[in-house]
Amino acid sequence: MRFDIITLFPELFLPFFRCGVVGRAFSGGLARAETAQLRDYCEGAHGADDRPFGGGSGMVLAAAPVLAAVRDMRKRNAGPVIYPTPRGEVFSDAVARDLAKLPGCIILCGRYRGVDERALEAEADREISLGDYVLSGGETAAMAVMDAVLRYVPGVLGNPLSAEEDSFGGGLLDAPCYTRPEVVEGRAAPAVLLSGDHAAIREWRQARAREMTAERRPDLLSPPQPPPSKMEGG
Ligand code: 6GU
Repeated sequence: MRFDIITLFPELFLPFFRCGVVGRAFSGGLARAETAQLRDYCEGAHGADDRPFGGGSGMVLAAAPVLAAVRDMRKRNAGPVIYPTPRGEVFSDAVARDLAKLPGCIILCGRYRGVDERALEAEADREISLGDYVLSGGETAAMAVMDAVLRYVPGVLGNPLSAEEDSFGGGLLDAPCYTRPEVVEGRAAPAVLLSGDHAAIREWRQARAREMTAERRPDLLSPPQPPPSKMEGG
């Protein structure tokens, strides 16, 4: 899978590309990522950003460099252009799995107040939000999306069952986990985990996962309800 990222801050991605599961995906050749500096697509006197028409605080990323950068990336990346923004479709495990099936994607990272809408109309294929809060740029969102997506690229997790065992793979939050020592400040690890009884351990984990989900995210246990019909009630 190939990621091309358009950003004013390519250096933010360097440690992310090198470390952990994501780092191994890239060093092992299972995925590749390149960053493009948006400023390199500015021509003449105009910069990457300008003041918003109609006034107000902050700056807006100008359409021309964004369009030029996206179109340059499209020459090498056949995937969709994703724009991280709080107004997008909310990112989820299902979206991550969906994106992992693609040969690649181009991620356009906004800064300041956002990107000139006309560039988005012309070239953004999908808008994704991490949730109901504002990040100061799309870069950290792009990293979250790449991390979640790469976990579903075959071969990235050593054990293909790992993705399923983690929270959401099975539709539930994960059971709590423990390691040595057996007792920490008077708190003992659950005895069943030390029993060697694999069926009992599996059962315990499933029960804890269901409990944890019921307590913290009951919405995950009940399938989405249809909106109330206007004909009913009132
Ligand atoms: Cl995806 N981008 C930005 N800039 N802010 C966000 C977000 C994304 N998701 C939540 N807030």
